[in-house]
Amino acid sequence: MRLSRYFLPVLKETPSEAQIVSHRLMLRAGLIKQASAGIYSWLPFGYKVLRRIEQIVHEEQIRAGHLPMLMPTIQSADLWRESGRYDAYGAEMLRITDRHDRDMLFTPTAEELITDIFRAHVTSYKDLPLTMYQIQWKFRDEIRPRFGVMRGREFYMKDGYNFDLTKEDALHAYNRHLVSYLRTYERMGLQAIPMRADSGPIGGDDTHEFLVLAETGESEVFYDSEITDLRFGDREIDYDDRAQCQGVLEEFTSRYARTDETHDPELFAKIPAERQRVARGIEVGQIFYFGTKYSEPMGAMVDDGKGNRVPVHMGSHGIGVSRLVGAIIEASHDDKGIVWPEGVTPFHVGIVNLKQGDAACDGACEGLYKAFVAKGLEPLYDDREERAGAKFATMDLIGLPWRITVGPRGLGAGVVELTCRRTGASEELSPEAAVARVAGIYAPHM
Ligand code: P5A
Repeated sequence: MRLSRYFLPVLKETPSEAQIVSHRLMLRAGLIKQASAGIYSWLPFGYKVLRRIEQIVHEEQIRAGHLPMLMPTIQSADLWRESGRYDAYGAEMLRITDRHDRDMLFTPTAEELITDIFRAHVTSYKDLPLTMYQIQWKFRDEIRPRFGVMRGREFYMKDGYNFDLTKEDALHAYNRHLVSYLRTYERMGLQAIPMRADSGPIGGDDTHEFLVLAETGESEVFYDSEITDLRFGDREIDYDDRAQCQGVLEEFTSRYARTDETHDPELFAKIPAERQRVARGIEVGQIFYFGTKYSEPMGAMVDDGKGNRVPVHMGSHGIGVSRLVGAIIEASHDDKGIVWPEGVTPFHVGIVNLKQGDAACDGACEGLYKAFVAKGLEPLYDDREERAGAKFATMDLIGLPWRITVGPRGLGAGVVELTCRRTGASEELSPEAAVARVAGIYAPHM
């Protein structure tokens, strides 16, 4: 992409309405624009990040054996009356009446609708286990939408639902989700810690929230500092292997880590004092096992193979896809702007031409551009007639992990400059070597 043809409405002023750094940077770097309270348009640059995050979520869900599907955003109230949640959900649910005076709503989550699909088509244990998921817009009429996309009213969520014959099978689905979430967040350059939480309006007793530690997080958290040393890494996992998934659950949840809703001061006090941590976190996901809470009232029953019709055991599992954009920035920025992790960056590399209109510089930039595209990478070429300082400031603000600077002096010596956004370290190398270096860095992410 050439910056001269892109839509990147960068703001010079710091927007006064934004209280936290990720919100400020998302506005300043032209990722989003508020449409109304808690509702945002995703401009091309922000939309690209959203898509990258969505893609990682899809890949990891499919790897775990879960089936992608898509349900509508507008649902009939009748289904929610069957589960009892139409009244229970309260003011957070956006209620709509259609021209025939039918009660409709904008989905805040989709346990009822997926259970309705299940009961219409599945009658036997032979069709289990089954896990389906979607990535779809949700609406919750939050009393205090704030911090930009972090607590929106309209937001993008991955929501998955498992159907199993027994509690034991459903707990395996729970563990599978826990493992796949650990992989998902690490690919985005995040450490998200599973913490024992409260299930709220979704229901059930077994639930973990995934929290990214950040001072601006909305949740107060209490944990054993040893937990921050854990990494899932690139270990191979067989998602059908119950013992293996259970082992990961025990490894990542055996130490004390709780949100304030479930915090137990007595248990916490048993951790050696130097390891006790009280901090804040951003909730980027939550997994639930709630048994037959929906299947029983809604009649989602299967033949268990022994002549009985039994309600299926279910759980649901969410990832805050749009919130993650803010969470990643909260976890990865400096005073100049965003620093995208390689796994989610909207463009892989920035090309800065220090002397636009100079035949040698223009030619070298075009050559680099084509070489990156040929390697399957997306460069963003700053080809504007701007001062070098302005170009660098824009690149730093928008946070591409790698920048190549092309100027007449370097080209005279046959080199360009490759700069790492995170460390600020630069090195001079030939254009070919620079392309090979950057391609090598991204190879594990392709
Ligand atoms: C699990 C999937 C559920 O709704 N039902 C289907 C379950 N869980 S949840 O914890 O309530 O939401 C899942 C994730 O969505 C994000 N989230 C939000 N993101 C932005 N703005 C909001 N107002 C908002 N509310 C929830 C969180 O990341 C949460 O973990």
